[in-house]
Amino acid sequence: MPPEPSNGVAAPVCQVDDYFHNTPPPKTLASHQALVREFIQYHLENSPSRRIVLVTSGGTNVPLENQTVRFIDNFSAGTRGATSAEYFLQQGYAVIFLHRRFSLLPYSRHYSHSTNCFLDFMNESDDGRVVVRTEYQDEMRKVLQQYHHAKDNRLLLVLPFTTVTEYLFELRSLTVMMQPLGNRALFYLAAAVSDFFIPRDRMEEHKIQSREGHAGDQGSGAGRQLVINLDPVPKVLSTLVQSWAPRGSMIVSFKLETDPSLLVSKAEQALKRYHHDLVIGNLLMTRKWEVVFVTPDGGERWIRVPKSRRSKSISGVEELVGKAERKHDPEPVDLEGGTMMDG
Ligand code: 9Z3
Repeated sequence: MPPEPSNGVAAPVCQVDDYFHNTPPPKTLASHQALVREFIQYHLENSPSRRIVLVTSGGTNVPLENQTVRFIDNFSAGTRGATSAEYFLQQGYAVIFLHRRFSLLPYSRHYSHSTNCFLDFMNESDDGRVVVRTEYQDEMRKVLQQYHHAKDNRLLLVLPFTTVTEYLFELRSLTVMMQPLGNRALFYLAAAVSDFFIPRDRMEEHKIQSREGHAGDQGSGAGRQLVINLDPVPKVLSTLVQSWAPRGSMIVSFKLETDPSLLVSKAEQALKRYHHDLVIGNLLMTRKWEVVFVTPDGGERWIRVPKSRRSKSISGVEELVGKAERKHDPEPVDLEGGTMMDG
């Protein structure tokens, strides 16, 4: 994510405005907006009490050239987002899944990026039909039923992004479009967003050439080094909370660290800075089996997958849904025993 200002305040709104003013919108934006408008309208008309969550998932990338050959990428397979989306669907939410193109998707994730090739799940029967192997039947039937339920009830809208620019434009637009949902909107920002980018006016049009010597090249190759000058990506979370998102909606961001001693304090800092509802903290090395929920009232709650289930990844969404319901409903929901982890 973008670097934070050293004085501890959020990026001024004008930086965010300038960014959107000076950056051309992605070509896909209008068609995605039409899909989202239709999706939200459908649920407002057909199931007015349904909650809708925007899940962001996967890493953004930063192109080095306008006609992009090279780019700087951000870590994230999309496991957290895709798994969490399945749990939100299971809890009755409709899901707008804004994800990095070709990263993991809800339901298909069980097969697409598996260590098995997807063809390994299949066999040819005696009469020549392609069938799912016996040992995968039960699991695949379950996943297929859930997938069909989501599809048949128009509960899942899948939208891809690639670059950080696409992500930010989509995020702003979708968030604003969710305003009519009021407190039935939830934002679950699990995407790993680039810290730095090259502004459009400094971007090379064509592939950067490696053989063009630079002044000072003494034949050592030093003159062929590529020095990249990146600007900070404006932090949009504050603007999202203050102006884009509907009042009463729940906003959850993720904090990724590698140094365990920083995780909770950075999460607390983010809550103080952006005034949203929850930061889910995770460490790169342990993200598959433990997360910490940090809340504005000083709460710090660790959720861990028991050792016996650690081959599986976690979402923690059931815990979160409990929190969302406590926020929206007058009656507090008893969470004890309700913690759910997944793979
Ligand atoms: C996360 O921390 C996600 O949980 C992961 C998920 C990216 C670690 P995978 O997709 O990984 O399961 O492989 N996302 C947020 C990352 C981020 O950019 N957070 C910002 C920060 O750390 C705060 S919004 O500064």
